[in-house]
Amino acid sequence: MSEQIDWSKLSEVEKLKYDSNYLRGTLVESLADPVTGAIADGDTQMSKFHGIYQQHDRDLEKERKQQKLEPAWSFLIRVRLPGGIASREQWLQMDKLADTHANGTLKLTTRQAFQLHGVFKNKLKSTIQGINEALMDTIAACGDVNRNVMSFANPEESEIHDQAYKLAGEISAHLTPQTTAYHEIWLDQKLLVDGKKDVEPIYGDRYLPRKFKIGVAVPPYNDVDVFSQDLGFIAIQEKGKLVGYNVVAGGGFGTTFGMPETYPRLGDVIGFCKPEQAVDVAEKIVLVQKDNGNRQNRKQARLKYTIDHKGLDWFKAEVNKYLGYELEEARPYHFTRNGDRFGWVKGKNGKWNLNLFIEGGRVKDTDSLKLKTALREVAEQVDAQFILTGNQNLIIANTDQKERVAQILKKYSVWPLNLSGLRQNSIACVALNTCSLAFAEAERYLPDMMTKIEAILDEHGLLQEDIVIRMTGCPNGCGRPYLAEIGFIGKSAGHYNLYLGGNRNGTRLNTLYKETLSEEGILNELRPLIADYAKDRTDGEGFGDFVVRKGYVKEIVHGKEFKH
Ligand code: SRM
Ligand code: SF4
Repeated sequence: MSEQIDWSKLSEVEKLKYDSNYLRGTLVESLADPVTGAIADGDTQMSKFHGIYQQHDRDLEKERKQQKLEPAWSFLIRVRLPGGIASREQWLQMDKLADTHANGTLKLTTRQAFQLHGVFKNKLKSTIQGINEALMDTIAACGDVNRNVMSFANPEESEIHDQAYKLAGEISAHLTPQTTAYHEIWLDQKLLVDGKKDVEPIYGDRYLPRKFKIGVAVPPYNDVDVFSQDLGFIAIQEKGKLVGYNVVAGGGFGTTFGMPETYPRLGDVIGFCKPEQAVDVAEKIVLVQKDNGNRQNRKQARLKYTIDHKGLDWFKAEVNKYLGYELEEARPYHFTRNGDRFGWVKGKNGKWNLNLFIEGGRVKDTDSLKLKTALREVAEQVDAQFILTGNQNLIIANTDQKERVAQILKKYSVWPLNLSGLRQNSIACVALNTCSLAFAEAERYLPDMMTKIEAILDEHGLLQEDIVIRMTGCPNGCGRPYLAEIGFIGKSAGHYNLYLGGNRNGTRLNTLYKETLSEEGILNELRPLIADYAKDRTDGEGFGDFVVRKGYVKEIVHGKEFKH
């Protein structure tokens, strides 16, 4: 069957996908192998399409090697949750699985999804079953397919929130792989009978060249960082009603040190579509990428490179051709911020919503803070939804029981918190100890780093100033650091590149300011900049705008100019 394809020209993963019998690979055999806590190499690629990554505890790496033991293997499970809304029952199920099947914590991701870490191979199947029992799944949470579709998280604007959320769900459902492998392997459901074969009407037998990401933004909020998505929809309202979406294509952030041909890129606004066309637009853009994306080199395979290699005009024409109609001219829109707005707000539907800060998106109990217990108690006692935001935070949403929520959270000192504007606008990717690609700490270190920066801000009366700060342990960009006003990217243990000049609404890439800094180096660099900002900023000017205006860094117009 594979005779016509010259596999030697394609990346290894292409052949693996093709040979996998629609994502089955040898996962069943791998799971049954009692000799190792790992799965077979090829299956580590296939498992991603099922929402599962093989990892090992990097804190134990050296010790295990010395003891001649295999790495301490375990798995990350990512739960797809389009638009980030979980019911209280779903929250409680995730809370329970974290304790019984994983490392006791829940991670709320930068794409509004749940992650469980530290799941051992022998518990994978029962964990996935537990997730499905609560009417969630993990298929396509990772892999070369469309990932979790993000949507505007703010339920205050109830009507438009519902519409954006609905669109995220529809796109997600439309682009979910159709293979029955997931049901067969994890849920023991044999859906193919009478010699029938799987078909993937959209993806075909090699799926996409690379991951694909979609987000729906509702101005003035850009909490999904719409320009970082392969495909974004910007809701356009006229006279208070949704009239359609501007379409944004070609965002993406993964880069590799030492490879200037890899760069972060902001999406281009390519036109406007009506609400009823949006799912079709998503499908056709996915198809253009499927048919034209680079399958030789995975480091050039995202839609952003397809667009840059072939040209934006070519891309727009191709999209219109696939659609069979032309996208309309883009409409005006305006973003004011990409962060969350904390505290209580009453929705237009009369219900209450509390946006809570969750440091690093990690829900856990520590000796000093019982966050996980507090949220469990809310879910047990209060009729509410749990909305995960794209900034790794949580909204206890759509509830009539405002007082009860407040009582429980106060009892555990989880809320209200007196947080600096810097901390409220922070994101840290997972990095160590689970991420196999991390060069440096992020989630475990940013809180302490911020305490030191806060001391400087305090000296200058800037503690309440909103400043978007983001840290990642490597340049893959999982915390979208390339949009931060202050961005850190891990270079090696304890050392970071410092990027400055993003803005508060997620519409400008930042620029490399200084390389490979230690903590002391970072603080020494930031101290005079913060002092100057306090003295010389104009009314309402953000830190990122200030450093660009004052020439500390030069604004980057296209990602191709980006330097590591
Ligand atoms: Fe990511 C790979 C975590 C959002 C770009 N990402 C990884 C892996 C799976 C490492 C791996 O491949 O072995 C990380 C698992 C760490 C762990 O232990 O949990 C990981 N990414 C995350 C999360 C959990 C970070 C977080 O702290 O929230 C986010 C999960 C989102 C989700 O629910 O789906 C996460 N990753 C992102 C984002 C931000 C976004 O999508 O809005 C990006 C940048 C946007 C983009 O995709 O361009 C991102 N992750 C990457 C890349 C670089 C892709 C590229 O084009 O080069 C990789 C590496 C890869 O794919 O080869 C990666
Ligand atoms: Fe891991 Fe790098 Fe992503 Fe952080 S940015 S989670 S270190 S891949």
